[in-house]
Amino acid sequence: MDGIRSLLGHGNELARHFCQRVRFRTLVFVLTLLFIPLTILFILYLQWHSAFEAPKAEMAEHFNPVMTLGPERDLKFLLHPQDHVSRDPGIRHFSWNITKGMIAPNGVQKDVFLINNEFPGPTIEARSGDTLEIEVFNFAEEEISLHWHGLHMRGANQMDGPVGITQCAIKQWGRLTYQVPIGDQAGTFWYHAHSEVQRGDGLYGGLVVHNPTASPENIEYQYDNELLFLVGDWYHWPAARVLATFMSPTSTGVEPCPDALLINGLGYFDCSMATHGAPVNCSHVEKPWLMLNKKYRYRVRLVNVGSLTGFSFTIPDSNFVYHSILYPAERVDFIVSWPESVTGADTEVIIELDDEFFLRPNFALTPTQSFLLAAESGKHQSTNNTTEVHRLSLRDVKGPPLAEPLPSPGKTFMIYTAIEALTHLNNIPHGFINHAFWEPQNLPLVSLDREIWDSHQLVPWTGSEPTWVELTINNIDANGHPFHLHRFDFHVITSYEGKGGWDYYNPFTPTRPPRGGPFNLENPIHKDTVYVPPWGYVVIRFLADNEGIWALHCHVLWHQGSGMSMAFQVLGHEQKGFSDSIVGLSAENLCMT
Ligand SMILES: *[C@@H]1O[C@H](CO)[C@@H](O)[C@H](O)[C@H]1NC(C)=O
Ligand SMILES: *[C@@H]1O[C@H](CO)[C@@H](O)[C@H](O)[C@H]1NC(C)=O
Ligand SMILES: *[C@@H]1O[C@H](CO)[C@@H](O)[C@H](O)[C@H]1NC(C)=O
Ligand SMILES: *[C@@H]1O[C@H](CO)[C@@H](O)[C@H](O)[C@H]1NC(C)=O
Ligand SMILES: [Cu+2]
Repeated sequence: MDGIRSLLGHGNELARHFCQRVRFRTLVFVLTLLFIPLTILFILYLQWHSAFEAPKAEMAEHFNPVMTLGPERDLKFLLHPQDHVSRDPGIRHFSWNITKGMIAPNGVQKDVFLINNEFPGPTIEARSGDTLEIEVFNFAEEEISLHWHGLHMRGANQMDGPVGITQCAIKQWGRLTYQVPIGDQAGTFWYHAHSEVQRGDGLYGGLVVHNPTASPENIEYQYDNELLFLVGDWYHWPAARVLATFMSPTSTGVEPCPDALLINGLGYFDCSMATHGAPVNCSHVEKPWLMLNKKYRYRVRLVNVGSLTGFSFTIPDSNFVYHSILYPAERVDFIVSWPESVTGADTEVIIELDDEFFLRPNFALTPTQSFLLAAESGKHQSTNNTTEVHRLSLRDVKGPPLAEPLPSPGKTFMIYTAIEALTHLNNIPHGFINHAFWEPQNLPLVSLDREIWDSHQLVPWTGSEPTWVELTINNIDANGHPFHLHRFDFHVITSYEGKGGWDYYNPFTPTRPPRGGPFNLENPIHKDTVYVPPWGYVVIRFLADNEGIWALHCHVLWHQGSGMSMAFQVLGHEQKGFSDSIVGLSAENLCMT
């Protein structure tokens, strides 16, 4: 096929605002055929239902007197499964006014997207079987769109969100009602902008689908309450400016380092840490905190809503140790409880940003931060005692055993991905998948015949019949890429971190067995976002049965924004795509309004 090119890039010192990292990046770009499907991630989830939630008034009564901080610095997002698990499924209507406003989530002012004046946006809670009907009014001075991360959107490809693939952006003063069928799904999801890099300016929120099963999850897993944590890195600069810094020749492909981290839209920043190179309007705010009754057991739903970095999440005196890094867009649910001996003592929540992307940190950033978790003196007894400490590493997690081993794929695809700064692109770094870096065309692909798709559109077709697809994602870079496949939960049948050489896997040359060992076809984890390790690969399988054009992209915002994105066309017509279908026509309509 195509030749092999080698590029060398030496990391430079960047403006001091950024991580200064000397990265010796050897980019070997192998062009190969490639194709298709899917990916992404995500992980476990449970479901729930809560029987022992303390009424709010009672919680207030037990406020510890130490907590003189205003309630606005409370980072507790308590969920309400009891409002959903025993009601009938139906249409859940929301009306959202989207604006931008200058707020200071960590004391530093930033122009942030607000949904009905809130940041993060309102948490959507629903149950399996519901349909969400979300009427979006765009009062911001930018065009926007929203994506419902992790939902299957069966029969609703045109509501999936990615501008340039399934829709035109919603114009200023424009309006769009997203109809989002939840189907039989349940779990921890989120929603976020899928236009430009607006996710980095706060256009996101939580989306939790409670599971109304006959055997309630709160009994099966013995928890009393549910908490949502939307955690992520945070940049003080507008996301478009951060992307422009990344996509300049002087970055040599080194990602700008975040300035801070937020939990549920709140953070803490020491104003004296701000650097001259990156002045900010900063005022002191109290550290956010939360208070819990430590006699309860909590189901924690944790989402990485950040732009670049993975993190770990620890509550040191609890029975649970989350022992892994959660990458952007990944979610994990787990149970937190405490041994009887510590239920009266205050503790902390510790977030540690992974240093994969910053060998030399941004001087303004405190990568490990802890937040007070105060013990509420409640009178409720825990439903049980737990003394064992559970450790979880996402890389080792297996799924439930499958009834039968995964079927062999009907279609096999392989891609290579890398950030590259090529001379013919003026040394501006781009996120490549095979030969292509993605850019949107004027109109979304679903509304266009394939013959007028341009060369930035890498969109293999899985065929006219449902079939099992196997996709190998080879990562040429020295850092990982968390890939998300829209619409599908895929089985991760292998994951391998390379040693820095030619450790890739090519399914088309079966004489070389995969270096990462045999595939797990018995109990692979099932998710919608998967971390593709440095110099390594993952292989995923999914059943391509839901028609539409479904994006596959790195969830690092700067990689996605610089082109590390493609899609799969599932079903539809080989030449016309979906241009003649309801999906295509409805996308076309939106573009004309
Ligand atoms: C959205 O804005 C419109 C027009 O300003 C207003 O009438 C409506 O009450 C707002 N809705 C919400 C939920 O704030
Ligand atoms: C700080 O606020 C002032 C007044 O609103 C504004 O003119 C200036 O641009 C802001 N500076 C930064 C770095 O945001
Ligand atoms: C919990 O542990 C305490 C102390 O170890 C014990 O006395 C109590 O019976 C236990 N309760 C339950 C429900 O197991
Ligand atoms: C506590 O856990 C044990 C072991 O899992 C179980 O046998 C017992 O029924 C539980 N007790 C309560 C009160 O739920
Ligand atoms: Cu990436």
